[in-house]
Parts: sequence; structure tokens; C-alpha cells
Amino acid sequence: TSEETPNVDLITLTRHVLSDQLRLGSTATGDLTLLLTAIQVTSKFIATNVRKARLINLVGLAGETNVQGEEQKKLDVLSNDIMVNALRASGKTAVLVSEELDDAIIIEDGYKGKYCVVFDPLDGSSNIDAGVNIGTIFGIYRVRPDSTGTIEDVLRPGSEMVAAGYTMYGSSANLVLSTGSGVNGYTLDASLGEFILTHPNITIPSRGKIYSFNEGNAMYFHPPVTAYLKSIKFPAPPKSPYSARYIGSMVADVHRTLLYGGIFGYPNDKKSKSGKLRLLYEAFPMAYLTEQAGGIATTGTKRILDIVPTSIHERCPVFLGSKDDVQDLMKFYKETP
Ligand code: AFP
Repeated sequence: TSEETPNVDLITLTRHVLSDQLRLGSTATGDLTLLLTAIQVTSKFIATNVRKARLINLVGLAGETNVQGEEQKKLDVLSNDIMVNALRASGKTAVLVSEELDDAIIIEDGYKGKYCVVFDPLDGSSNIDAGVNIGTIFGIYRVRPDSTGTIEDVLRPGSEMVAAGYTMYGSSANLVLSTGSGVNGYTLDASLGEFILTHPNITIPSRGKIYSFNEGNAMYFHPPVTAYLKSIKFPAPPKSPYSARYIGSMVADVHRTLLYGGIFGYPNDKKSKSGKLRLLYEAFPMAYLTEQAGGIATTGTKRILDIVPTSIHERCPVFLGSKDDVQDLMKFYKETP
């Protein structure tokens, strides 16, 4: 209530990242912190626009088709522009890859920095008009030591990312971030305009009770996935069946999985040979966060973060979440013909 004494020692995202670097005795130049500051600003800007969308008539089609042949919503275009402009202007980036753009952007010399950012500026856009949670997903690589910034700098395994995160635009804006030493969640305090540490050291429970798959695709699923789903829906007594939760917005489904545990899956199937989700800016950042939170992220047969991308928009099957749940799924891949 307003009578409560306010917290006079708020931990903002910037303060937290800086103190982490000091604590680790890092020789960091502060460039990553500055890049993360730019990303925070874009998230605040996008959050404001998502909130205002209906009022200022942004909901609807922009009349363009993106690289995946999907109709683009105005908010996608806007969010992409916000991110490209801010990341370029930060002076800390060399290569940008966006879900909305066919080609990578190589930053020109005057603005060039040493980081590469891969991002989906507004993921889950089919949910926009219904007011369901949507989000921005990002992953960050450092350019290779002798590189001036080329596409090869992002065609690297996700394990080489130096940071990854997402911002979820829901009843509040939540930024979840890992710079390689655990996962922390921050909530935007709109009155301060700052992301405040609200979820320190997020750790996925080792087993959950929720599964999150689009079972509308069940007729196309391969046998290991079908058998696994059957095992959690019809367990041998005294075990109880799992609950189903599927929002269809990866950021929201993964956010819940990080906090409550369980398993999120978007398999490859008889129709979608490589699944639906994009390796660079969906699977990698979410796999990075999952592992940093103590969970597992796999294609079913191999660790997602070990995949070496061959093109910037490629797809990959994704299963991630609680260690025990994902291990159960992996057993079905080993044992089911
Ligand atoms: P949209 O941006 O087209 O809504 O796709 C969202 C998404 O890439 C990801 O956020 C979801 O996890 C997944 O697709 C949902 O896909 P289905 O609609 O096929 O279940």
C-alpha cells in the first residue's frame, strides 16, 4: 500500500549486470552493459507500443510479407525498426540478424562494435490482436577475435553466445536475462522506467507437472513424441497425469516453464521436417536460458546449443524444460523405433 516504506535500494538491471561483472573480477570494458542498456530501451519502447497498439491503430497488417512468407503485422515492423536503429546507434554491434529481415545487417565502420545480436523483435505476433502475451527474444555473440563482423560470426553454436534473453509483454514487461552465470528476471517499473530485479537466480524445478505442445499437430508427430505424450497423459498409477498449457507464444510458454517447470516442445514432424522454431533467435536463446536455469534443451537426440547453424533463418526441433522431464522424453527417442 502507499503507506508502506518504499524500497530505497532498488537493484536495476544495469546495476545488477555491472555488479556481476565487478564480482567476477572481469576485465570487461562495459561494452556489453552498454549494449544491454540499448536492448532495455528497445524493450521499453516496444512495451509502450504494444500497450498503445489498439489506441493508435497499429494492430493490423503492414502490407508486407516477411522472409517466412507470413503477413507482417505493423507492430512487428515497428519493433524491428526500433531494434535495428537502437542497436546500430549503440556503437556496440557489428552484425544484426532479425526474424523480419531476409539478410543480416553488417554495421558500417563508423558505428561498428564487437557484438552480434540475433533477435526476433516481436515473437508470437499471431497473438497480438487477442491481447495475449508476446515478446522479444535475443541472443548475443562476440565477434571472433580476427573478424571485422561477418555472417560467419553468427553461424556459430549457441554455446558460444555471451548472453541471451527475452522480454515478455504481458500485464507487465518482464526481461529475463543470462550473461552466462545464471538467469535473472527483471520487471519494468513503469513509473521509474527501469527494469527492477524481481526474480533473482531463476532455477527450473527438476520435475514439473505441465506439458506444453501444440497437440493439433499430433497426427504428424513421430513415434517417440507420441509415445512420450501418452506416457504423461496416461501414467501408471499412482502417478497423476500432467496438465496441458499451450499459449502459442514461445516467450510466454518458456517463461512459464522456467518458473513452474515441466516441458515445452515444438517437434519436427511428418509435415514440418525441421519443426517450426528458428534456431538462431528462438531455439538458441531459449536453450541458453534453460541450461543456465538448470534445465535441458534438446532436439530429442542432441543438445540444441551444440548445433552449428548453416543459415541464419534455419529451423530446429525444440524440447526444453525440467531436467527429469526432458530426460524422460529423450529416453523415448532412444528406445522408440
Ligand atoms: P507467430 O509469431 O506466427 O505467432 O509464431 C509464434 C511462434 O514462432 C512461437 O512463438 C510459438 O511457440 C510457435 O510459433 C507457435 O506455433 P503454432 O501456432 O504452430 O503452435
